[in-house]
Order: sequence, then structure tokens, then C-alpha cells
Amino acid sequence: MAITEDNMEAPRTLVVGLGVTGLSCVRYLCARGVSVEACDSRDIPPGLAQLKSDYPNVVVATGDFNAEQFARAERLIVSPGVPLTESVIRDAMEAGVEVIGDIELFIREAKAPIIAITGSNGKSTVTTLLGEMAKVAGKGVAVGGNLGIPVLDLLDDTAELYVLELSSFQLELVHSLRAEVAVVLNLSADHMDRYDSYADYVAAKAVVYAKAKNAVVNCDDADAAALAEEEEVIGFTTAEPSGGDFGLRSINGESWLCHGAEALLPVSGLRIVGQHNVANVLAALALGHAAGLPMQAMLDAAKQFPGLPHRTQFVAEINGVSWYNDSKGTNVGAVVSALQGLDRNDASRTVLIAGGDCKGASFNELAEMAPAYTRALVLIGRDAQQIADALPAQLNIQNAGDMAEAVAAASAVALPGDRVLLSPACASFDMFKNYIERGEVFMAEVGRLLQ
Ligand code: UMA
Ligand code: ADP
Repeated sequence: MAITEDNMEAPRTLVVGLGVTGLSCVRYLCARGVSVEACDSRDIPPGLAQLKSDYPNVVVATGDFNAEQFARAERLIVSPGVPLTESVIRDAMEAGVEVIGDIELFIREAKAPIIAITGSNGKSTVTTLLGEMAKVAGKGVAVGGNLGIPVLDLLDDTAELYVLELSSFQLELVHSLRAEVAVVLNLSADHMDRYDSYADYVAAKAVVYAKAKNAVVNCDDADAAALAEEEEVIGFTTAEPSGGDFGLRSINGESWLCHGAEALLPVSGLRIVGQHNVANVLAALALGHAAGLPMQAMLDAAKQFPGLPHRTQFVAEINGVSWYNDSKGTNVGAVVSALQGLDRNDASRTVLIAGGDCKGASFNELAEMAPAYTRALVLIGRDAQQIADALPAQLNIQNAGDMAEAVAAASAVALPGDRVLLSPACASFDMFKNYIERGEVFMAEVGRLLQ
């Protein structure tokens, strides 16, 4: 692209972090002729080889952040994985250098309305389902964000709607979002190794509602709902809805998804499993409705949606025991909702496989509910002992060295009618590349039980 007067004036920019976000930022800025450097505190960050081959002229520094390189920059674009407490970033902020993230760059350029989705859990499920709803409605929709595709790679002048999953890390560097519709799906503690306090984590999420045209709120989560400052909100609840909210009503003994008084679809008509996922469908309907998507198209998409892999995903039934892969259950709130969501309210119980890198979490909530919902717990990973110490002593708690041992131990203790649920309440990085590899190893081990 030719250098224009515009980009001649663009500030000398340092892209901080060379994962998928950093690479997308370099691509975006280089295509606009902006002067760019890049850095990453890792010695060999994942995007390094590609950056060197595609942009050999971009100066890159790896290893400990280099203060001189930061001092040269007139603007920083910081990746979500880099904490803003890094001294070089704090110094830049204090010196008045603009510090933003890829989402802010995107917002400044995107022409189509944005639906912005955050929350502690359910973001990827709701974002993907809403994207499907928009597609069935015939909208030119682009879907991404924390879900995996960095937002700058979504930019497309023909897009009619953007559906974005936004993490608290990303929202920390967002200043000018004016979402068409925004939601904080729910709140429970996560990433406590990055935030000084739970209040800081919540404050990062609250940014999603700032200046939003329409707000969707979770009526079952008062703390999350209280973040919406808009007067006009559309609610969703797994109880009976009031006014124009979305919720559940019992009709002739059957539970139905409803919009106010109008019955839309019986819960039994959904393929996705678990009460928490019913809440996710209601949230997607509320968001789509606020954005003007037609109801019938949304319901058609909801009926077809099987849920995402690694999120309370049914794996197999073996000797009367149902196995579920919830490897994406990476915080305590997710595990609590997965346990409750799968519970059948009968004598059957869940054998829970949990553990990994707990990210500074407290396990009190799990300790409170585990006696009522679990038959046994099988603990894996670096923080297994920390979890065991938090749980009541009367529980059947076993330790396993790896996933194969964990599956064998769970299989030995589960009774016909029970469920075995991998929902770790932890990040996977101490044992696996990511939650996907953890879920795949679990499913492979469950498969071996069939042989
Ligand atoms: N890192 C360093 N030094 C650096 C830069 C990064 O050590 O200079 C480390 C970080 O601490 C982190 C890792 O590298 O552990 C990756 O960070 P990144 O910012 O380079 O990540 P990207 O590859 O750009 O991916 C990011 C999101 N990652 C994070 O927020 C950690 C991805 O979400 C997201 O899909 C992608 O942008 C596109 O938007 C992942 C995630 O785990 C799935 N998100 C967290 C979550 O969902 O709980 C918030
Ligand atoms: P996120 O993108 O926010 O991590 P996902 O849709 O990927 O959310 O789901 C991650 C995990 O969170 C699931 O595996 C499940 O354990 C849990 N979960 C999903 N939806 C909800 C919900 N509405 N409330 C609480 N927990 C949920």
C-alpha cells in the first residue's frame, strides 16, 4: 500500500506480544504503511518465524522487554496476554504514550454494528450461536475475538454485523466501544493471578456496557446485571420472564423457552445439553432480538446448534456411565454450573476430574457443593493438592498422575447411571498445550475403555 499523508502521520507503533493478536496487528499496520516494531518477552514467541518471513524489515526484539525500544515508540498496541503492570508499559502510560489493544484499533475502523459479548463463562458458546443465528437470518456476519480469530482479521467492508467475544484482558485497553448490543453474561472469579482484586476484574468487564445502544442483562446474576447503566435493558433468566425478557415457563408440564408471554420452543427441542447452556441460548436470543434478527431464523439456528467441543460435550456411554468432556471449564464458576447443569436430580452422581494450574483461584464454592453433587473427585495437575486441601475431608478424593490414570480411577468408582465429567476448574498449561489438547487426550482415554 502506498504511503499516504494519513499514515505518514500515524504514530511510530510498537506491537507488544507476538501471538496471534500481535501478528494480526503487524499485518494490519504494515498494510497501511505505518512504521512498526514488535517485541515479545518470550525468547521464541509463536508468531516469530512468520513475522520474520512475511515482514523481514520489521524490527523485532524478543526476551526481556527492552526499555530503549519502548522509549522509541509513540504508540503501543499491547496483546491481551501481557499485563499492563509491566514496568515498560506503566512508564509509557505515565509518559502520555497512547496504549491500546487490537480491539480498539478494530473499533475505530469497523463500519458495521458490533455485538459485544463478555462474562466469566459461556462467551464462546453464545458468540458462536449468535453468529449461527445471524447466518441463518441471511446477514453477512463476521464472528471472532477472544474466541480465536483476532478481530483485525475480521475487518471487511462488506460485513453487515460483527459478533465479538471479548475477554477482560482485551476490554482493559478498549476506550471507544459503542456496541449495538452488549452483555456481561455472568460473573465469577477468574484470572486472579492477573488482577489485584475481584473488583478490578469486574471493572474490566463493565467497559463492555459503556455507551452501548442496547444492553442485555442476566436477571439471575444481580452483580453482572448491575453493571449495565442503560435504562432500557432486555433480560434473560432461567426462571419465568417478566415483561419483554427471555426465560423459561412450564407449559403442560414441559419447560419452554419464552419471550415474555410468548412460547418459542420447548427445551427438549434443543440439541445442546445442560441448564447453563439453556441460559446461553436465552442470552443469544435476547442479543439477537435486540439487534433486530428475525425470531424464526434464530430459533431454527438454536434447534440445530450442538454446542461447542470441550464444553460439557457428551463423549460416550459405557456400562451405563455417561462421560462428558468439559475441558474448557477453566474456572470454579464453570465447574459449578456444569455440575448443576448436568444434574438429573436423582440418586445418580458425578465423578469429577479436575485440576491443573488454578490461576490463584479459591475453591470454597466447589467445596460447598461437591458433597451434594459428586460421588468422587479425581485430581490431576500442579495444583491438585491445593484443591484437595480446600475440599471437605469426607469426600472420596483420589490423585492421578496423568489423564490415563484419571480416567481409569473415575471408571473404577462410577456406578451405572452416574456421569464422569472432566471439568478441571484450572488452566491446562502445566500438563498440556492448551484446553483442546487436554480434552482430546481425555476423549482418547475414554475411547480406550471401549476397546
Ligand atoms: N506472553 C508473554 N510475553 C509477551 C506476550 C505474551 O509471555 O510478550 C504470554 C502471555 O502471558 C500469554 C501468552 O503469551 O500466556 C499468549 O498471550 P498473547 O497475548 O500473545 O495471546 P494471543 O496468541 O495473541 O491470543 C489472544 C488471546 N490470549 C490471551 O488472552 C492470553 C486468545 O484468547 C484469543 O483467542 C486471541 O488473542 C485472539 O483474540 C485465549 C485465552 O486463553 C483463548 N483467553 C483468555 C480466556 O479465554 O480465559 C482470556
Ligand atoms: P468462555 O468462552 O466464557 O470460556 P465457553 O462457552 O467456552 O465460555 O464455556 C466454557 C465453560 O464454561 C463450559 O465448558 C462450561 O463449563 C461453562 N459454562 C458455559 N456456559 C455457562 C454459563 N452460562 N454459566 C456458567 N458456566 C457456563
